[in-house]
Amino acid sequence: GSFPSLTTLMALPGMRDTQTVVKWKFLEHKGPVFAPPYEPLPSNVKFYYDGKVMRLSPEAEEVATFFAKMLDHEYTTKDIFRKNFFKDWRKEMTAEEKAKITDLKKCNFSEMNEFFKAQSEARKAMTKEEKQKIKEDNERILQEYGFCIMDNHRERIANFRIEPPGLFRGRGDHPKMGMLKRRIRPEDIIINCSKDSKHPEPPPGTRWKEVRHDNKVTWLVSWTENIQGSIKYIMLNPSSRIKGEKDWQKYETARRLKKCVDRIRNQYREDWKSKEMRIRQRAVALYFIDKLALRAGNEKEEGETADTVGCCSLRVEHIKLYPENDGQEYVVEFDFLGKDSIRYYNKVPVEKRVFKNLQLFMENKEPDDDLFDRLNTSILNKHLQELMDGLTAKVFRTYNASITLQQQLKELTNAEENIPAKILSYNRANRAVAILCNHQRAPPKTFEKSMQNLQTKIDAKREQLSDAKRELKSAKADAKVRKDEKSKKSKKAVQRIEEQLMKLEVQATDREENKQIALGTSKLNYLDPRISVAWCKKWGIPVEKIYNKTQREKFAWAIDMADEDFEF
Ligand SMILES: *[C@@H]1O[C@H](CO)[C@@H](O)[C@H](O)[C@H]1NC(C)=O
Ligand SMILES: *[C@@H]1O[C@H](CO)[C@@H](O)[C@H](O)[C@H]1NC(C)=O
Ligand SMILES: *[C@@H]1O[C@H](CO)[C@@H](O)[C@H](O)[C@H]1NC(C)=O
Ligand SMILES: *[C@@H]1O[C@H](CO)[C@@H](O)[C@H](O)[C@H]1NC(C)=O
Ligand SMILES: CC(=O)N[C@H]1CO[C@H](CO)[C@@H](O)[C@@H]1O
Repeated sequence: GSFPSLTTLMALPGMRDTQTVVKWKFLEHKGPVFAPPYEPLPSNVKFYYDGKVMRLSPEAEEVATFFAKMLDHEYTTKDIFRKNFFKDWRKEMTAEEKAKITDLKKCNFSEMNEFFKAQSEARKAMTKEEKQKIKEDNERILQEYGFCIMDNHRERIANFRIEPPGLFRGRGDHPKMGMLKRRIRPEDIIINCSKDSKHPEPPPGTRWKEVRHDNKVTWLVSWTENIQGSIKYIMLNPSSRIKGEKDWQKYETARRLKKCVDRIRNQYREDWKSKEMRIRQRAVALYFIDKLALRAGNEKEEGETADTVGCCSLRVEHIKLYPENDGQEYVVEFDFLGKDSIRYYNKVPVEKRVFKNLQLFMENKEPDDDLFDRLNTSILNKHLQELMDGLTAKVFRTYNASITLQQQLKELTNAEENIPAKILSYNRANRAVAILCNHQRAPPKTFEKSMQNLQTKIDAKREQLSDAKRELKSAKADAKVRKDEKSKKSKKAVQRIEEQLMKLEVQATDREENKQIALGTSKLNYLDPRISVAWCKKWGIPVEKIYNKTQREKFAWAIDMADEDFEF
């Protein structure tokens, strides 16, 4: 198949972004979401000038609230900030206010500040229902404004909300700090969409600055901000097409490797016998990359301080050879610092020819000599290119990780089990891959504590269960007349608690097994998401159980397209 949304001449990574590239044929969207309008303060919240209450005009009051909100922040003590703020604030004042308010030091914003603090406390103390309502409102807005149609695809928009007005902060001691970042109005907005689309409507009583139809750019909305005069854009989410396309290509390359890996393996086996040392070395290195998912090695200088190596830069001191070890023949022990200074330690039996070759490579060498002295990363990469278009050491990792996940999922998933148990199986399959890719981590600092908390919950649940069982027993023994109703209810309660207990126990097992393994890297970078999505579909498991929100965005392309029968 092909990537689902490759329907237009979208500029792909590496392609020059020139004006002649058509980026879309059809673009429809709803325009931006503006910041909510200013709500004047309640009349009991007062502003004082020179010790006396002063009522501000709504325009001046709004800008004053920006400062009041920041009162506890160091910014408001800085001279540049105060000077810039005061200058811009005065521009919003009526003539009368301007005449009266001449010194920022005489302004007392403390009641305003208290008011906003109380508001923020109230937000924190909201009930579950109130929070849920806000969440639902946001979701509704997201569904309405957060997507556009670009050609035949619904794409997520990155930043469809326009930032509310406020005071500019900038980094460090920015000379413009404290200036008023104006409210963006529809009259500031340029809309970009296709002529034949339903144009976004400006809010009632307003109009857009301009509506244009430029299909050589990918922004949907733009305006010029007032502080630096730079143009701001609303664009597609990076999780959309361009990124998805790249991701998809990566896994397609790995799938191509699956088709020719037997040929490549036969070839390097032959090469172990080559008369040329450089070819033997290359073939043994390739065997390591294939079998152990090692990285190729120093593509970039990793920095002089960190002495990290990859396959091509292994030194004699990084391996030990055992003709026999623990009942196995031809064992190689690896011990070195890999990428990000993560220790790679592994003891693996290898084929006899590989072992003999390694002995040969190590002959008459010092511990800090290169194991593969006739090989470097560029030679290896060039060879990989010749074996298959687009092949790199990383493709082997992606291939092995994805196929291992697929096999493990097949092996570990038990049709009879419930959803939490199936998810445990998924995580176990994911862990098998992480171990293969050497994605270790130090146990989190909070590990013991969180395990204890979980154990406490489990103990409490067990107790609850035996109570419920006792109740069920007595209900059964109870008066015959009411028996049915009551024991049915008790039975249900027992079942529910049993399920909850099971869920907690699965969680504990999962957490314990995951103590020293980082699943995220392989999940995000090496596992074809179509495998996971297909597994979810097959077993009726919501994708949300496997991927969190960010991950679902990244893998939207796979979630949209994968079917139950997908084979990596
Ligand atoms: C500001 O006003 C409040 C009353 O709202 C008062 O308690 C406080 O002392 C005033 N601060 C200054 C610096 O005058
Ligand atoms: C993946 O790597 C493992 C571990 O080194 C290896 O045993 C296995 O043969 C590889 N699987 C495939 C299909 O390449
Ligand atoms: C790798 O080795 C080849 C052949 O010996 C040499 O031409 C090339 O410069 C080397 N590349 C690096 C990056 O060391
Ligand atoms: C999703 O998981 C990743 C780890 O893979 C984590 O870094 C990220 O913060 C999580 N995002 C959300 C929204 O939970
Ligand atoms: C104001 C604005 O957004 N201008 C941009 C419009 O799009 C063209 C490219 O089509 C840019 O060059 C402008 O800067």
